[in-house]
Amino acid sequence: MALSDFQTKKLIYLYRTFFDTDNNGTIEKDDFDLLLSKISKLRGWSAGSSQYATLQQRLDGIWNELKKADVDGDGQISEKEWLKLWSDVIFNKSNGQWIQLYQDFIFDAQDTSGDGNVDEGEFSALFTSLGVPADQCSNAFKTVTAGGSPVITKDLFVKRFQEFISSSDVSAPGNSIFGSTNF
Ligand SMILES: [Ca+2]
Ligand SMILES: [Ca+2]
Ligand SMILES: [Ca+2]
Repeated sequence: MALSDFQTKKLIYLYRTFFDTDNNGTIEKDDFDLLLSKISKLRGWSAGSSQYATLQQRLDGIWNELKKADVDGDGQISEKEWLKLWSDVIFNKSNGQWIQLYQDFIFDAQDTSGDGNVDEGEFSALFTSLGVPADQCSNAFKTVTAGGSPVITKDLFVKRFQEFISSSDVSAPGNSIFGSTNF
């Protein structure tokens, strides 16, 4: 089995927008350090605060798992290595230990109020800080919630997240969980 073209497009979007945060064309440790600094800035957490330390620990944990996908050992995960990783995750159910960590990290990073739900403002704040256009975030939020709920619950988030990574259905609402409505 191979990833469909549509799955590949979504996963490349995820790679370029959410993982290669310094836009140098590959994923490496620096991207996680930049993510730490961006989110800490967004939340007003200074280096040395306990929240900063916890976030750093979580991001390092994700990187330490994800870097197993660096098959050629150059310290970077190329797009080719990234797609191979997802193929293993989706079709062989292997190498996916980091995904749960990442899923929880994104939800918690969005839920700045800490009430266990993500509203539209929270959804947009994180994603626009990563370069996703605001109007695109707004449309994506409506798609994810199917226009019917003012918030994304954790259950809904997990469902949509799983759709994003596994669905080849272009109309699946989960395609928008990372702020984009078109691929
Ligand atoms: Ca990078
Ligand atoms: Ca590599
Ligand atoms: Ca919230």
